Parts: sequence; C-alpha cells; structure tokens
Amino acid sequence: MSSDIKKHTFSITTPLYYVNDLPHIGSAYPTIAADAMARFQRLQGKSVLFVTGSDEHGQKIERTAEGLGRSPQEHCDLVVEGFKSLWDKLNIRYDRFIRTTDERHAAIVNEFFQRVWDNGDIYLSQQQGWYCVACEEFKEERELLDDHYCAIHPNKQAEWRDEENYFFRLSNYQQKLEQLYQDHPNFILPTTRRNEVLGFVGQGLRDFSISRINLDWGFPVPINHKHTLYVWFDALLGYITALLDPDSDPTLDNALSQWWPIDIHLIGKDILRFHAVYWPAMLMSAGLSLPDRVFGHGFLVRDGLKIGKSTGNAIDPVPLVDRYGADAVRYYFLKEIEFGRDGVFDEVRFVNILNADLANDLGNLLNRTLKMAQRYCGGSVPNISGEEVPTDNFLKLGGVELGDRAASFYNALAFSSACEAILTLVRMGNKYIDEQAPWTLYKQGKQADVEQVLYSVLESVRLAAYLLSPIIPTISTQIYQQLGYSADFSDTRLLDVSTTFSSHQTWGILPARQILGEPHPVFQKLELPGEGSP
Ligand code: ME8
Repeated sequence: MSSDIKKHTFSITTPLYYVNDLPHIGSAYPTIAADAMARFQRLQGKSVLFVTGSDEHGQKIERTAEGLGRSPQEHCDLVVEGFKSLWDKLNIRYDRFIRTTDERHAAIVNEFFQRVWDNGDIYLSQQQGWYCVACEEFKEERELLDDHYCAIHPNKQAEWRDEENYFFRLSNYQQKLEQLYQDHPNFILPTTRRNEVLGFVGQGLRDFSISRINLDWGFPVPINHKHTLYVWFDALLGYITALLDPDSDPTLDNALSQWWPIDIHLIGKDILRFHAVYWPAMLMSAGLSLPDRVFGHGFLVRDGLKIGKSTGNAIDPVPLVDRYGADAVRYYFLKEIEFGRDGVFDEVRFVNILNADLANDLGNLLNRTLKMAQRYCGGSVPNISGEEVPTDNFLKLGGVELGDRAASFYNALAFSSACEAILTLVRMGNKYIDEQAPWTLYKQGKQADVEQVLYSVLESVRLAAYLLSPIIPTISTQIYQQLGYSADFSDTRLLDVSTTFSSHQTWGILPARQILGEPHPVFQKLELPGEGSP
C-alpha cells in the first residue's frame, strides 16, 4: 500500500493488451481513461509514470498467428505497431510501453517465479477443466453457456483440458486476501466490483494452474522446460518489468526501486479476478507490497455484447478519430459513460453531445467573449484582478470551489461527474453574459461593469479549459493560447513560468491586461456521415 512518501509520485497502468488483433474501441477506452488520469496527476505537480503495453504470449496469440501464416513474434511486432499508432492518434502520453516478449521481462519472470517457488507455493498436479482460449482462462461449468460456449465470447466454445500443470497455492491466501479487502476498502473499486470479488473469494479459493503443456509460445517454466508458463502469470509481471529504467539491469530490486507500488491498475471488469485476487496473492507470496487500487471499469457494448476482437463486433477507432478528432472521441467516452458502468457507443448521440458541450457551450462562449474583449477592452484581459471581483459574483461563486470538486472527481476516476461539474460553470457563463448584456453596459458607458463581466466569463472559460485539459488537451491548449498564454497541455514544461501550474486550478488567476489572442472557433460543429454533403 502506498505511504506518505509517495505523495509526489503517481503510477498508473492500463491492462497489457492482447495483440491477437488490432485495437478496437474497447481497447482504446481504458487507455483514454488512464491517460486522462495521468494528465490530471501531472497537472497536480506530481511525478507520473503511465504504463501501457502488450500481452503477447499464450495460445490465443499462437493460434491467431498460425492462422495468418506468421510466426507469433512477427505477428506481435506487426500488431503492436497498430496499438502504438492508435495511442499517438488519440494523444495518449504514456511513459512506458512494456511488451511481454521483451528480453528483460524473462529475467523478471524467472526471479519472481523463483521467489514463489522458494516460498513453497508452487506444486505439480493434474488440471481438468473447460478452457476458453479467448479469455485464456479455465471456466467453471456454471459460468458457461449451453454446449460450453463462453459467456463473454458467445461465438467461442471452451475446450476440455486434462493435463499435468504446475499450480499456484491460491488457497493459502484466502484469509490474507480477506484481511486485505477489509483493511483497505478502496483496494477494489467501484463498490460493485469489490462486492463481486468478496462474493467470489467468500466461496473459497481454489489453487490455479500456472503452466501449460502443448504450448510453445511463452516462457518455459524455470524448473521444468517441458512446461510453458501460463500467459497470465507472465502478463501480470509485465507491470513490474515496465518499471525498470531503460538502462538498469533487469532485477526485481531495480524494478521495484522507484515506482512500486503502483497507485492504480485500471482494468475492465472481465479481468478483475486476475488483478484483485490472483495478483495480490502472487505478490504476497513473493514478499512484495501491494498496489494501492484496482479499478474495474465497465464494458462498451453493442447489441448487448461486449465489443471485442474475439467477439467479432469491434468498432474501429481509427476512422472515428479521423472523422471527429481525438478530443471528441476522448470526451465522448469519458463524459457520456459513468466510469465503472457499461455504456454504448451511439454515433448520433456522439455528435449531439459534442456539439452541445464543446461547440455550443464552451467554444461559442469563448469566441463571443473574446470578440467583445477585442471591441470593448482593446484586445486584452480586462484590467481587473480576480480578487477584485466581488465574492457574490455569479461566476466567482460557481468557480471558487470548482477546482477542488473537479479534483476530487478525478481522484475518484469519476470523469463524467468532473465533466458535468465543469460544464455547469460554462453554462453559467453563457447565462451570465446573456443576462448582463455587456454590449448594453458598454453603450451606457459602464466600462467598469463591462470589464468585470468579461473578466469573470474569460476566467471561467480558462478554468474550465484547465480542468478539462486531461480529457481534451488540444482544445484546452487552443483556449489557453487564445487567452494569451503560451501553453501546451501536452507538454507540462511549457505551461507556466511564474507560478506552479496547479495554482491554475483556482478561480481568479487570469492576469489583468494579458494580451489576448485572435478568436478562432476551438471546436467545429460535427456532422454525421452523409450530413452536410451536397
Ligand atoms: O485481457 N469495453 O487483454 P484484452 C470496455 N491481455 N473494455 C474493454 C472492451 C470493451 N468492449 N473490450 C476489451 C487482456 N476491453 C489481457 C490483460 S493485463 C496484465 C492482461 C478491455 O486485450 C478489457 O476489459 O483482451 C481489458 O481490461 C482490456 O481491454 C484488455 O483486454
């Protein structure tokens, strides 16, 4: 568990994606969320390590490669490039990309295996059961559909296995895990996921097999090369290998020296057991400290089924980003779906939300206020400071605590609530400017009132842009630049010279008389395919 010493650092992981196929929108979803969280923590002045990567071993990859006439390594090399290029397109700023076929990973896996072996938690026995290759997981009969089809991949049939495997003594950790969940109620989030795990563990934990025979694509079990290590045993350890500095020797001590324990493992609900039960037990067995939080988000679904590579109902994010832009895609998924719950992708709704929130509410407010500032204030921020704006000013009242509220939403990964709170201030800004009518005040010669109104609106837009920057970094950067800052929210070093950037979380810091930029629409209205064409 993290201690006070970790306050200034923050580490977060996405799952390490299977590279059986190119990424789909369901793979992009957790990565967007992790990126938003990492960006938010950087804004808070923390030193952040954001880990993503690929899970490349196992039967699923081996079979896919075979079907395509490629060697598994060739196949992985190709598909990994697809992931990396999508992350670039989506403006994902990861610090480490771990591939489980990295040479250094083998050393970490061997050392870890040895520790668990020395601790007496590995033994040889017979494994019988139904195996879903798409899940890379043994299933209980009751978890399967008719004819042993998988509930998560209803087009895939589980296969009967009866073979000698090495087992991990999970049953040894029943009490310790229960103690962990009790002592650290936030270890598994949200609560629904925690309850699922408590229910599962409460039924009694069974040892699980950590090796396979008749599988070549993976690491040999260090003590018996006839066995290949189960892909999940190797994959989870990728989180540790990823922490190694590029030039340090691949030892557990080196890997764990700086960023461990991980603050948040962000995962989907289908892989909760691996992260919230198997993983902490493996770490306890190896004598290592545990991650702080495991957050299990929901599924993006289509026709009632999880969107997925193996399910065959995938949505390709590339054309979506090409058509609408990265910020739009990032915003839709984080604003529209409460993080933790299932959600659907609906293109009509997508266009409507983006147009309402970003084009109309946010973009127009900035644009028309900037134009008024050009006309009535000579193109500068009005000559008034945030402190001078009276405390009962409608927008100051709405903005004063917004930074803290948004921060607590981000800290809880409640992205949708963060967006909603921020957009409320933006909508208040539109209402305020309509009601105050600075164009009339100007005609009446009430310059001080004009300046106060425009200042409070510009400052509210600034604060909104700042707080939304983890989600829509490009739009936020444009807003900041039009407000006269030389800022790039994707490069925290350039953000501010005179103050620490976290002070921007407060309402009232826009400097009086700062020269404003030219007003340009920051977000063009979207159209559905086929709309607007002649
Ligand atoms: O499970 N909606 O990899 P993976 C939301 N290699 N999330 C989705 C989704 C959807 N439709 N489809 C997939 C693996 N995901 C392992 C992880 S970690 C050491 C090893 C999420 O590529 C899914 O829930 O099958 C999971 O968290 C992640 O994408 C990776 O899935």
